[in-house]
Amino acid sequence: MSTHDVPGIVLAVGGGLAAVRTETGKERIAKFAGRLEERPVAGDRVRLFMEDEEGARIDVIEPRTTELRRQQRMRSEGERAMKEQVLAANAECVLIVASVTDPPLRRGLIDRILVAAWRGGLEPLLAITKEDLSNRADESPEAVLSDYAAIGVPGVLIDVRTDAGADAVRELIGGRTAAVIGHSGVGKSTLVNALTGGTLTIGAIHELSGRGRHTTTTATWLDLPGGGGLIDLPGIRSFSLAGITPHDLADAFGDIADSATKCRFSDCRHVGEAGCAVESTVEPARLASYRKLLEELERG
Ligand SMILES: Nc1nc2c(ncn2[C@@H]2O[C@H](COP(=O)(O)OP(=O)(O)OP(=O)(O)O)[C@@H](O)[C@H]2O)c(=O)[nH]1
Ligand SMILES: [Mg+2]
Ligand SMILES: [Zn+2]
Repeated sequence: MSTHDVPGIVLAVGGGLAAVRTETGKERIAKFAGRLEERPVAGDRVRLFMEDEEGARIDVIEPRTTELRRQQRMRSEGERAMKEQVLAANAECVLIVASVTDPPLRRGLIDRILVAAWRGGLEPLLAITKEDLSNRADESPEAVLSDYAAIGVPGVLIDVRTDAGADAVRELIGGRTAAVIGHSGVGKSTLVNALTGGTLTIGAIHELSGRGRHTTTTATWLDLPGGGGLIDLPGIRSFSLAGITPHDLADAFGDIADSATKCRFSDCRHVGEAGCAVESTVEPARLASYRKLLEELERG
């Protein structure tokens, strides 16, 4: 076997190393070649140089089909410098997980993740978990689902610990690859375990991911039986819109960007300006969602 250019997929990254699975199904811990321009992330397709029986080095990161990105404030730079952090590569959809309660459902977090999904070219899906706790919900989870369905985001309400719950989500994903994101404690890993048959914590990935502990600390790729995969992400507390311009926001709503080319003014923000084409053509629920986010952006 040639030891150059061995294709693989990144399962997890941590401490300057990556767990990579090669085409032949072997898991390796790999270093990063100095010339790599960016850090590999879970889901990346890479090419390895095999150093010996144990060691490997990532020489090439293949161009990504999608990136789920998040703005990150740079602590070191002092100023208000922002950096984009890539959370997951090559996923086709984002499964946004929110719980009915414990922790409480926050629409603001869902909305911000939606923007990131649309910007990155990923289809957002919504799973509301802990259906069994619905009697303690602040607002009806069915109402939340129908509001998001109105802006084109399909979703399900589930008790993650039941087979029916796992089946509903499996159908939503439909054999694709999904990045699983949401607040800590909403049930992402429980859901991922249910969907993957709990085939975790083996080999190289274990050393890096800390799976098995309660809280997920590293983005981790897992195969979905029957095709596709899941990228289980650590819980997020906040998801900043910082660095996103009103233009980026309109771009994220593809239908708004399309109609915007027909607005009378090229700098139209679609909030009631004369000759706005978006106002008259875009689905009212989506327009309302865009305007709410725009307001938030401009408030800073
Ligand atoms: N009642 C109820 N509890 C659930 C449900 N789904 C998950 N849980 C519980 O919620 C807790 C947190 O679940 P995890 O799967 O670890 O949550 P997570 O989203 O992966 O959390 P982080 O890794 O910290 O981001 C666990 O105690 C689960 O048993 C559900 O549908 N109903
Ligand atoms: Mg987890
Ligand atoms: Zn307009």
